[in-house]
Amino acid sequence: MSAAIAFVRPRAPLNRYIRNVPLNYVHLAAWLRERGHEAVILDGVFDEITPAYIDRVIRERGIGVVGIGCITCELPQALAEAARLKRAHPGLRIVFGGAHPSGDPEECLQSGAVDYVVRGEGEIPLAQLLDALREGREPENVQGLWKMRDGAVLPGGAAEAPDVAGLPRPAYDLLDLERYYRLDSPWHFPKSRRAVQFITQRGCPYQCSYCHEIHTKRFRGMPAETVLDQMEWLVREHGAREFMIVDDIFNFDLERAKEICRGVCGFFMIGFPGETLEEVQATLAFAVAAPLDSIFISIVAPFKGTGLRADMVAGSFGEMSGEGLPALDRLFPVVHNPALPAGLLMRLRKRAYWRFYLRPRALTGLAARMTSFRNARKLARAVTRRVWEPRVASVN
Ligand code: B12
Repeated sequence: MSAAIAFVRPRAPLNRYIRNVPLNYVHLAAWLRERGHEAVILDGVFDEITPAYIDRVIRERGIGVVGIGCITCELPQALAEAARLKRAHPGLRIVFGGAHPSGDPEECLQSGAVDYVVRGEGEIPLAQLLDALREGREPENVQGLWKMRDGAVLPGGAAEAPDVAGLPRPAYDLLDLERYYRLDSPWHFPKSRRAVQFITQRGCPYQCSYCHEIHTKRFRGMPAETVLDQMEWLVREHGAREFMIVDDIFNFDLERAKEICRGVCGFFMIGFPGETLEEVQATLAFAVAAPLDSIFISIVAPFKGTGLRADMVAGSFGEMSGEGLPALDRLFPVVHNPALPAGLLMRLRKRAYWRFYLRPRALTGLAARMTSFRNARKLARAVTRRVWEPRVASVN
């Protein structure tokens, strides 16, 4: 049978208040995709995701499995949708997961509409379930997978938790993030319209009596560089401007949390073709005034494989030609813009660095990071490089 999976978020009254990126589905879909399984996400927060639409996708995409995650207040709608799907698509397998099913797998299975329940983190058991179905066999002894056998619940224990350092980038690309940016959720108060939910760790060792155990009682934080890489990707590829971190306990590993905070966001670029001096000055004024501990100002460079380079080679920006391009290996500014000769850009950048690093906030930030001689030397070198960068040849 087909093991292509559709994740469905049924429309629940809750969705009037909480209209967020379905993090559970983007995490699961990324994991499955890496293992050769096709996944789609059908999110009931959008009006067009009606039962008829879901039915059409199931038929047209040859979906064999529907996955539904829910918290307790979404359970009635989740079960009703599962029952409807079972009636409409005989042979379709339904698997439940998430906070409520993890807390009470029996209840979901006994409803008669659910074939499997994953208790805990879904990545490993769900992939094993889909592997088995794709090979035309029933899954056996999958840790964390509960199912019915001969009218009785066959328990599966708790899922094996994946190594968070090895989690792929969540499949935000399966969603139309532009539409999520436009959703107005009364629960969220981001500063930017382009804010996105994001998670940097799983599990929490504390024993708060009201809390769940879905993600084990072990703190598992993604390495800071992985978090920063994912954030940068979301900013670059998906236009995110703000992250709503919904971790259980972001700051459990304080060093990791600080490393993430230090690594965020102060990257600026100047020197685009067509950019005016006033625009460059506005960018630099913003960089200098922003409440950041560290900034990095790049001068635009047309690297191979970029649209910018293709446009330049095609002559879209006037006389710039191939000759300047080899200079890229030496990190020289090469974008030709008569209004912004390279020398001027370098001077403006140097001045902005001076202004930035002489602010009391930046100085205290730097001092706080000099926790060892090695660190102090590294930081001093980095700042010196920025404010006293060597003169470089200009190609325009
Ligand atoms: C962020 C968050 C919120 C945010 C945003 C909501 C959202 N859905 O993103 C806000 C702050 C708005 C919120 C609100 C509420 N929340 Co809340 N929230 C969370 C939190 C911290 C993270 C959810 C998340 O995105 N996790 C990241 C993803 C990757 O993990 P996941 O969803 O668990 O998915 C994994 C597994 O569960 C499983 N899985 C999930 N779905 C599926 C589906 C299938 C098919 C499979 C196989 C597996 C699977 O695999 C996934 C990957 O490993 C969780 C706690 C937590 N750490 O999970 C509580 C949590 C979900 N919230 C909870 C609650 C109770 C609420 C509120 C009801 C609180 C309240 N009293 O008002 C409200 C709901 C409001 C309302 N009107 O009803 C409870 C749910 C418990 C329950 N049984 O219902 C949780 C578990 C916290 C707790 N106390 O234990 N919440």
